[in-house]
Amino acid sequence: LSVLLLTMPQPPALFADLLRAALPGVPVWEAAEQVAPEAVEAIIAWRLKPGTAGRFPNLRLICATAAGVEKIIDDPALPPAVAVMRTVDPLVNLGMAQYVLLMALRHIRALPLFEAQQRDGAWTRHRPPDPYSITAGVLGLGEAGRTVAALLHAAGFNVIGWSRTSKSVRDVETVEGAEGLASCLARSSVLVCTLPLTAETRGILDRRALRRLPQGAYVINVARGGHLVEADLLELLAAGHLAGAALDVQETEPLPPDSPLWRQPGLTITPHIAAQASAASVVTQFAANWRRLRAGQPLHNIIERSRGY
Ligand code: NDP
Ligand code: OXD
Repeated sequence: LSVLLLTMPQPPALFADLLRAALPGVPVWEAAEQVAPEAVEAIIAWRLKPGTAGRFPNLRLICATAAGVEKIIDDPALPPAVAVMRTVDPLVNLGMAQYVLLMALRHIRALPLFEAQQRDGAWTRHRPPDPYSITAGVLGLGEAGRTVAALLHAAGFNVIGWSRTSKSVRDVETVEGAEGLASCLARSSVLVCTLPLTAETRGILDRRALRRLPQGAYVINVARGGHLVEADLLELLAAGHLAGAALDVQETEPLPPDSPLWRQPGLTITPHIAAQASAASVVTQFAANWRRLRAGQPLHNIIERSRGY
């Protein structure tokens, strides 16, 4: 039985040799046409079109090359017995945290203002806010959220974190539930989204939620475009309620050239680059689970399908 690579937009060739070295003797295929459907026991994929998994009768394991799995499990025909694992990588969590800190500091230290002054040759001083006076809210306290929270705390922010189940995280005030979210939003001058995209979290950053943020708040979305209602964000930016936002992820990726997000003052758009697991990291984690599968041992980093993450 063999492994099928459906990793586009990352070329399957990036993974194939690493995988052959990690699992000698296991056939590895770089396209579905190369292999009989019955021979595929595992798929490594960034996204799977609905209906794809159901074509492989002996499929037992799908490995997401990403931390987020919504593009894999959004398939009503995905057989319940197929286990779905995700890639969990400390370097990805650190990359996310670096991105968030960069955008948060750029905002609170008014870098765009000083850059504009430099273009005008204006040597005008503005006092930065007192360290520890800014509260940052982090939605999601999982692998990424906890790393983001720790780095923000180290940089002087007061940090509140919101999660589904109750958590205890050093140096972070933790809240949960609808009341916890309302209180987190009301106090967060910088709001960071690190949630997985699920039925419960889609559209969570809508007009109602964004209005709850303090006047002049700044939003950083490193999770998925589907968390944020982009039209509502644009409305609240135009109204002056929000100071700006950094969006590493957008509802439609690549972001179409005619999207109003490109041109909205105060918005920083990046093309989903906060962090990405290397092919080596994906292969190492997949190969370890493949061996566990053979040995009948429990698999690691398996998501709960009913929860959506
Ligand atoms: P985890 O599964 O480790 O953490 C998810 C967190 O979100 C958990 O704390 C969980 O709560 C919380 N959560 C989930 N649903 C809810 C809910 N309904 N209400 C409140 N809290 C909720 O995920 P990661 O931290 O590894 O990754 C998060 C997301 O980041 C990924 O799904 C992906 O979309 C995105 N990502 C983006 C990247 C980029 O380059 N922009 C790179 C990597 C990831 P609990 O702890 O109670 O379970
Ligand atoms: C991920 C991502 O989820 O790269 O890992 O967005």
